[in-house]
Amino acid sequence: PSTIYLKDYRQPDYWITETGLRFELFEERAVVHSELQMHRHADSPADAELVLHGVELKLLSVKVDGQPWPQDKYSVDDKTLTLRDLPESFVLACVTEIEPHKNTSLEGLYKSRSMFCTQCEAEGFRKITYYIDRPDVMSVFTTRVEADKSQFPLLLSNGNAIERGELADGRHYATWLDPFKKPAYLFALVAADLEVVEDRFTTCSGRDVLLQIFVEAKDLDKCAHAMLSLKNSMRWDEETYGREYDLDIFMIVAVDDFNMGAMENKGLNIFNTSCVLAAQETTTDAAFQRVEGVVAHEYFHNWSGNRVTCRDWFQLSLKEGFTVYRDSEFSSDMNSRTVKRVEDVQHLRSIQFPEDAGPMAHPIRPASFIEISNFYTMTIYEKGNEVVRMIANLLGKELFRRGCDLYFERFDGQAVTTDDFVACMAEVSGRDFSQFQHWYEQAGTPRLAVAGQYDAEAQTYTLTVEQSCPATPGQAVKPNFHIPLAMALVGRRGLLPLELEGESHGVETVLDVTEKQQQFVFSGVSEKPVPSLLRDFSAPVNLSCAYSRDQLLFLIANDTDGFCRWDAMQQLAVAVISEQAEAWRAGESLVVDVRLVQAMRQLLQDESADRAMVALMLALPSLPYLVDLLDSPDIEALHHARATLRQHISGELQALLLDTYHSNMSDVEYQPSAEQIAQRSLKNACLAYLSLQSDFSAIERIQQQYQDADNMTDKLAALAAMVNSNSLHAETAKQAMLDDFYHAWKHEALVVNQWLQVQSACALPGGLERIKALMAHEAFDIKNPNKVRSVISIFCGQNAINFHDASGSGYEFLADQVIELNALNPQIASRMIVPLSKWRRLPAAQGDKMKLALERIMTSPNLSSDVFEMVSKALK
Ligand code: DPP
Ligand code: ZN
Repeated sequence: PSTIYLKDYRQPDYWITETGLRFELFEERAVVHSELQMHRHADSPADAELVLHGVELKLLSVKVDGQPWPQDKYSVDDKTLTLRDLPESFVLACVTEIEPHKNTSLEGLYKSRSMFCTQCEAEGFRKITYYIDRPDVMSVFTTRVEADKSQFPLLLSNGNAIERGELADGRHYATWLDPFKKPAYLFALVAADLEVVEDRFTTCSGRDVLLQIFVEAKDLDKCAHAMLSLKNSMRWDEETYGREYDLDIFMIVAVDDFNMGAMENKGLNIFNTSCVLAAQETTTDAAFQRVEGVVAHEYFHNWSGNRVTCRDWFQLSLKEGFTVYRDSEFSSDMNSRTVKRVEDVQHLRSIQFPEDAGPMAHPIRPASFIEISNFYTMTIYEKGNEVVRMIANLLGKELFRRGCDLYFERFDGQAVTTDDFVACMAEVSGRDFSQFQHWYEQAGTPRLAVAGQYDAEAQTYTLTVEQSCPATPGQAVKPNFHIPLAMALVGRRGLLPLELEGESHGVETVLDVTEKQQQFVFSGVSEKPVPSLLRDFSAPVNLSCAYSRDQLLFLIANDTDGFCRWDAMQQLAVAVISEQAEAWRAGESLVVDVRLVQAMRQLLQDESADRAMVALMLALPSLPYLVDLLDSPDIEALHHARATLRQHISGELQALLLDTYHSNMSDVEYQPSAEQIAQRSLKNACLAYLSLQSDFSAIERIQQQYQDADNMTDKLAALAAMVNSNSLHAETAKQAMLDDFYHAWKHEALVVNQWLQVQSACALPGGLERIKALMAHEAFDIKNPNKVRSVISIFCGQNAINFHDASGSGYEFLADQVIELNALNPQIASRMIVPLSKWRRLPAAQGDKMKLALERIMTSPNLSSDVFEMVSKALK
């Protein structure tokens, strides 16, 4: 496989201005007729060859302007069709044949169960027909779909339906015209037999839009939340960004077999069922919120992605980072802003930070890649979001909006770059973004080391800030970043006034950290404060400050910033777990620092606290997070330390946890509202702690909740508590509950996935045997990505104690799965390699075995470019 470089970008020799497609869909093949209106680039030589992409296609005919193109003027290989001696403008017509029913990669046109659907981003269109499959080639599409009418009553594509009719042999057709120019990656087609839920939306200019969600008949009652989320998103984008929807129809189709969460195809979004269906009985609160977020995300792409798209795939974060920023702001407006922020940071730190510290580290605008599918990463999405967030905060609400307006207006209908985006922000604000640009070009999580010094006599407080960034592949030394450091000084009676160089900054400010080392001297500081740093997580950096445990307690109790309070609790927990782990290794028993329990007690007693925040703060850092955080981690010691600490907390706070559990029971009608979600999350956090008690009443409590629950959040929390219980009383009850759950829900794939996830994550001994049994169960299907993620990815990514079993059996297992999936679905196979890629960070006893597993994958036959790139980087 070859590497593609950003520096090699140049415009194509030919443009496509109009694309006409006709699909003849049959049980075991599809015939695709294309008519492409093409023009040679004004700067290209007259003898420029036309190179079209095409993969796994059978070429039946090639014509230019209606005439068969002579055999000596074109050539075909397994990736391209090259034509020579072409006129300046012409119509290229190709007929190709493909086999959607055999397409297990779920890229291009494939069958998910009985329906035909497509996934073209990033480079899937080339598996449909020959095309210049790159995002800067934008064209108007007219698509005619033909299929059997009784099996496929529904025929959809992008844009508006302009014609429908009957054909011979019980077949029919529909023709769709999308008037907006788009790259091929936004193309979509669906042929299916589905039911529809409809609604309408009136845009800000008074246009009427038909909204449709297509699902299986049994799922008609699970669309209301997605529909409401869609309408909320449409309104929000008008109000927040002045962006109006532009077609007369907006469609969402739910499919079972899907590599991603969802796809923003123009006018015809295709969704993984897991990101669109939601109902009280079947869906957890977290999944409700995910549906809301993903519906919004895909809808927002209509402007940030579709109307203004990416020039090349190195610019992926242009649309993804920006759109994640937009959807996270939307979710913050719909729910609790602080909770959303903490959840996002938790996610970023536990997945993106390790990515940025490992062999796959890449800038949000990478300089090279082998397989673009490997770059749909946490870095492109979530770090990309953080970078846009920093820009938005630097500019402030009004200027950022002006920058966005300029960006959308100037580049409407064009394919552009992250530089174009930043240039708009610089233009409206007059700010210099040249140093800030390093965020786009440099990988790695910057480190900020901060130290504070109080001078009582002079009444000054000096913050010394030093930045650095670890080396990442291909980037040994890096210029300094521009890091916005939001901070405050917390005193006994609240935040202290900030005065810097004679200028007042209120009680909160943002320090521009731009040099290797900087000092900020605050004057008029009347008492020794505790600094509150990186407020609201103002930059995606690793900040270290040598807080004493008492200072952390002080911040937990007194800081006004939700993120900082949560973070102080995390730091305290990490410190306590680390010292417990050290003691466990040394065979000593160490008394748990009472301050951690004390902090939790205070939280539980605080009537005014946001319940969701209390729940988040009660949760100890996860084992995978600790493993990624610490150097050469002793996983077993950390696991024991963490488990013992949870047991200890459960015992110490039992009465209070029980009280809180009972006082957060509710008999009001279920709503996935922020308030109710907060209440349930706190109640279930208490349940989890209480379930660590091995008395019979703990089991009874779980069973009671399981029986009484009228919603999936509570039911699943009970199931998880039971599955994770190591009480003797749970032995028989556990299997009974698992069986009951399965039999109640075996016809609901998404609920069964949750049943699989709970078991795959269970940290009790014997994890791999349980996984193998689950994979032999009728509920498992290796061709369905949701099942693979629910079992294999959860086990290898979240069940650290079992995955890292000393025998190395977890690594062998994962290598086997990657090799099997490589042949079926390279994108999914490639994603699964991440846990093994961390081999260098683990002690040799484990690291060496992980490396062997990677080497075995590397030498297995027919490696896809996806898997090859990941494994070769991991081994480098
Ligand atoms: N469907 C994916 C997303 O929306 C890729 N564009 O992020
Ligand atoms: Zn996206």
